[in-house]
Amino acid sequence: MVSSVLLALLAAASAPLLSSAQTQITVNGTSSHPIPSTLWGLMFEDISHSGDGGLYGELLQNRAFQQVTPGTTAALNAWSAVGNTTLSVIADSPAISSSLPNALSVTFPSGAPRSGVQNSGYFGIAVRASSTYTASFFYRFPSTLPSAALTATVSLAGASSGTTFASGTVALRPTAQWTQATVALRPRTSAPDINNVFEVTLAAGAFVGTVHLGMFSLFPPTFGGQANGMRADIAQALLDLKPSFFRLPGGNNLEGQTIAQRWQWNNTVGPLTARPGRVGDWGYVNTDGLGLYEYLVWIELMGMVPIMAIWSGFALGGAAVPANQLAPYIEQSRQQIEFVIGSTSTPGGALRASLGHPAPFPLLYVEVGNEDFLQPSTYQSYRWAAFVNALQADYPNLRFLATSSFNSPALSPKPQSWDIHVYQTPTWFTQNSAFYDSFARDGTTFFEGEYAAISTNPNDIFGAPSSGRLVYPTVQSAVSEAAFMMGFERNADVVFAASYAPLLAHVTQNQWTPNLLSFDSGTVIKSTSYWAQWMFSNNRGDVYLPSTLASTSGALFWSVVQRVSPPAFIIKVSNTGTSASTGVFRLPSAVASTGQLIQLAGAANASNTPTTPSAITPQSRTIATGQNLSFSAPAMSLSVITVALV
Ligand code: LXE
Repeated sequence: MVSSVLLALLAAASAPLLSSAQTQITVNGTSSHPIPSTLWGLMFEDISHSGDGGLYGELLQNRAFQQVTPGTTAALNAWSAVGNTTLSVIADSPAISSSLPNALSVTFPSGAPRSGVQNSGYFGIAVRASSTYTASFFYRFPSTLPSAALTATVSLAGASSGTTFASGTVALRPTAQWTQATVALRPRTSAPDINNVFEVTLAAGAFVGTVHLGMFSLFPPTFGGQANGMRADIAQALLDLKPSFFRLPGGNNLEGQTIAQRWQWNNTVGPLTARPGRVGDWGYVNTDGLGLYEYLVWIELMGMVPIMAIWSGFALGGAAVPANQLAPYIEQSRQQIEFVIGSTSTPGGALRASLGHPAPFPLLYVEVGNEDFLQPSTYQSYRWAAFVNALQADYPNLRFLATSSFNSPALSPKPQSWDIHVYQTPTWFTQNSAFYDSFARDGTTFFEGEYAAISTNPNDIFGAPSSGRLVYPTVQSAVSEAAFMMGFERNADVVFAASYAPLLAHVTQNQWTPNLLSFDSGTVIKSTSYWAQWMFSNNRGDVYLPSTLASTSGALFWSVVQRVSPPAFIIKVSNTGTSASTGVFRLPSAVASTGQLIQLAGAANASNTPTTPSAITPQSRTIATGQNLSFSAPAMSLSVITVALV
């Protein structure tokens, strides 16, 4: 009988000696630097309905007719009549509040069947039997008062099927004053799809006349039960990334197309009736229901820290506030910071306490603007200095980040930290995996605040999908970003944080592709790049172990970190090439004979999409390991090997 050992020897002898390229990698046992706890996190702004209609839990679109022009069809966005009513958006007097001047005027003719209004949500509404929905709206009767209270029916129904999934009733008192009605809706069954509407109706013939409605809301249970909080499935997908920080509120959406349209923190806090909303930078109205306080409470719930931007005197349309007129804008930024970290004896801290959070939030990083390389001249000549000099004096413990191109133009005072952005090709990311290796170690630190492989066409990075722009991240884009991310661990003594961008996009309402997570009102799609982020963030080390440097013209990239407890080496390997490649890691000490492998791999252009949401997911298995660890990385793959020290 032939022994299995002999069979194995025979098989080995007949195999080609080197079935794939081999790279010898020596891992140093002495750490060069700790890995900062802030390294992996999230960049957020309201783009592609990532906030309103996305992370923010509100289900009704155009809920308060903010920032619309009364009398126009556009003002009725997402609203339509049920039965025989006529609808128009009016500037009402009295208004619900000075911040919410507009209302929906609904006229019921005589002889009307069941009639009222409906809202189609943010491109559909998910209706789940396990959820209790809280619905509310304001109403008043401007002219003819009904003789007695009316019974309004509030329901969730199939848009085309007409099936009612949940309904409740609420009394409308005969009053000309704005009054709020609230009702809980508990669906008995889940809707089969998201093609559902929210309705407020009166029974046939119940009323003839006009009612004004406004400031509607429909909330499902939120993540962690936060009041006015976040959509649970999106927040959970983000929590699974174990993110350390959250950058807010932009991105370009901070800037405004005009100075008047800039994001202003004070318009985003307090009662929803005190928030006017704004015309965001990405073509739709922001409700500002997802305001500064909601961001901060959620960040805390998620175990993250904020990286917060202040407006830096520049609007995206090109206008900059002249130097001698900056003072009120700097004061508004100071008050924004005070709201976040000021003691409760300051007006800002007292406001925060009144909303339910007396303790300051853990803010350390404040970003002065966003992408100020869009107007470097005024940033260099006065904007950067004016904001930093004033605010650093008040808040000496904060680190202010510059957002123009690194050292170009040079800024004074010298920035302690920079936010660097890069949207490029997969090839660029592999060729630049050593991007930070040559940066001076002089105390300056870096936030890679936005990066993504977005196109395969180096001559048309921001072009159309037909010229190479990705719609969804691919396996190739994810493993190439991973090559770049190896460089963040290697340079984590100067790179303190990194975030893919953009974070979230509605599948049919996107202004930018690709995105880390895509969603519609019912589902969340985790991209290949999401899984790459997940693999890095869920497999962090405490210290970096230097190893043989990869060739930036090659295809294989790696990073070795050490976890203190329980003690382990964590090896990340990205093969961006089209054939398998072997890395032979000479580890600095003895390790267990088996370890855990997590691997993301697939065809270069494979993506997770609405029709194939789970085409590419990381797979885990146990592999043989040893101090001389030979690992064959498949073509187009990202692998994480965790092996215990013995
Ligand atoms: C840079 C800016 O900061 C973001 O708003 C955009 C999308 O991620 C990008 N152009």
